[in-house]
Amino acid sequence: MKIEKVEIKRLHLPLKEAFEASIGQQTKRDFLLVSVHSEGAVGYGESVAMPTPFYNEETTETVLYMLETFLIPKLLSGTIESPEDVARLFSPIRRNQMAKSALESAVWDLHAKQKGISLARALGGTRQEIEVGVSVGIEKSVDAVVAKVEGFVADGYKKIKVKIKPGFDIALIEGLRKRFGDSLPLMADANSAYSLDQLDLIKELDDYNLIMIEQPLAHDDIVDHARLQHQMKTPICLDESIHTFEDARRAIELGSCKIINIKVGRVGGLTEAKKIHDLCLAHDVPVWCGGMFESGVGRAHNIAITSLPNFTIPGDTATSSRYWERDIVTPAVEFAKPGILAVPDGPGIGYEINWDVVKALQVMEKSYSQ
Ligand code: OSB
Ligand code: MG
Repeated sequence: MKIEKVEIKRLHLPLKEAFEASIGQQTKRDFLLVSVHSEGAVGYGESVAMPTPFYNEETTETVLYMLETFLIPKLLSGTIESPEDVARLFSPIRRNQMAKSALESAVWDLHAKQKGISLARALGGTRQEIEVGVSVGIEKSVDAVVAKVEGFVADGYKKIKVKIKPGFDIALIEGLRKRFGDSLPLMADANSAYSLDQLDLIKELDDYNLIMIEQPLAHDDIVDHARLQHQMKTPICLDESIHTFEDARRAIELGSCKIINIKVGRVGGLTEAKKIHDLCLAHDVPVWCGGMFESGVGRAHNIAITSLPNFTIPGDTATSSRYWERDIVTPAVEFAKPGILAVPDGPGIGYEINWDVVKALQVMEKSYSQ
């Protein structure tokens, strides 16, 4: 496979409403749509980095810089036999996982299209349908979150994840349990807002039958998380701390978590995501697919990876309409049944790009060839 041309379009996609977490508030996506071309076929990927370095160190601008300066030249000048070779080609470049993933996941789509199979099948996926949950931001009051959750439960979402932060935690979970009972599949995501100094407070969360607590401690920690997990019956799930297969191996070995959130962008692409999936399967650690407010392109990659067997917990890949007035793919990502997305069986990601929408959102466009 020889990549002849790469195109980047920078898009501004407004969220229907602001989303708040302990790491700050988002009102729009500012992201890159990447196309890779070979022998008449085109594969698509997206950069999931935020405009600001508050989730991880990457930003839309650093991704653009890394793509232009290092990653695209490497891809255009190298020869690859399969998408797995892209990760190998990029391996001398340290970190910058989201930049790598934008390009690597596009090559996976291209590869599947050239073979005439779905991306899910190319990855070894086995499911035709996936169950999905939804991530719910911090609001002005507990009642406001309860009202939001009310709607998502009615929509049929299979898991409710609420964002928590110090001062907006126990009362929130208590309020949700009071309103929806103990059987609501509920979890909390702290985005690293706590430290072991707040151990007693975190331990209080153990009384609410949560499916898991996601990334309570530092974004770069696996040692304190292990100490915490050993004192909690609620599973700890790692998000921010896991960037590679090796990170996952060490976290499992230390007992830092019982569940891992796999985000394709955070781990540098689909090849690494699949490797982490396989490792977790071998260690009886269930995984689920996290989200980064993806457009339909990233959503399609998430759906494809979620079709692998160890994605046994509903992920954050909600429908397009959760965040977007109009998505950049057609058809939009919609439920096949309440809380269930069909895994597309058409070639590649299985969605077409809606170029009218892309044109309306586009603020920059560049093309690179040898
Ligand atoms: O921590 O999972 C997270 C969004 C941006 C950055 C980090 C996270 C999130 C979400 C929303 O929780 C996930 C989504 O709905 O796409
Ligand atoms: Mg998270």
